Amino acid sequence: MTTRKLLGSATILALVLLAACGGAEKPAEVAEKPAAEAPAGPPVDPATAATVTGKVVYKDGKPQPNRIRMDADAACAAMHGTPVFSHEVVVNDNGTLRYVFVYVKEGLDNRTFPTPKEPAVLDQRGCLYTPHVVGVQTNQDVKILNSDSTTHNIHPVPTNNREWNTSMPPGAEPLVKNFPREELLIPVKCNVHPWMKSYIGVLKHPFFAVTGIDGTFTLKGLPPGEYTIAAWQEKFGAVEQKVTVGPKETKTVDFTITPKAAGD
Ligand SMILES: [Cu+2]
Repeated sequence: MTTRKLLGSATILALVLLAACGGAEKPAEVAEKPAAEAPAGPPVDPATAATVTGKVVYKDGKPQPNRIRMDADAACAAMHGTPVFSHEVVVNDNGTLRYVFVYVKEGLDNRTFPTPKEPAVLDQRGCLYTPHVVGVQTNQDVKILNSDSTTHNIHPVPTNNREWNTSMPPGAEPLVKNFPREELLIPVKCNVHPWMKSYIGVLKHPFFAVTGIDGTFTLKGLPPGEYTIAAWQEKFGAVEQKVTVGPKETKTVDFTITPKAAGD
């Protein structure tokens, strides 16, 4: 054995002994330290905060919605007295799109924002996910419920966070999860019911919204500045616009989603 190898073995032995004697207390140098980052930006001043609002218009009429057949699970089918339609493309009566995730994509630089204490809620109800699209901040809890009298198996399929899936029988305790890294957006499926689909958007900041029955969104509390706003739709992809807001200003940014332009 060479001297170097001997030294190596001695070092390993010493480390093993150290680890064995260390007990619960971590040596100071191993304490978890945040990675070196640029200093955090200034907090948002509510007195100068600005707003970006608008709507997402669909440019191609009102497509026939796809009907969901729940026959594979009689319990699901029995929960609905009327036909159920897919939430993939929902055009509102005013020609806007529902379930579009609108968010600040660029412009906040190195500002940091506290993690909300309140969880976001994702319910399994009527063998559908409610809401269909939900936004959270990194590390914010997502409370997952099963309100149904049948078993669901919730299964997010992230690319930048850890994948998991959990079976939730009727009456199951709420499941509380979070996603530590930004990701736009995480598809969620149910391993039991192939038609069940939802999306979770995970951002480091609170400036996001999901369009509802009027197709509008509002991003409040923005520090004055120049931003790229993105509007993401699960089938048509994302469109972006730049906007500059001054102190206390409200600017309107309307998006138009055209299936052809979006590659449909
Ligand atoms: Cu299910």
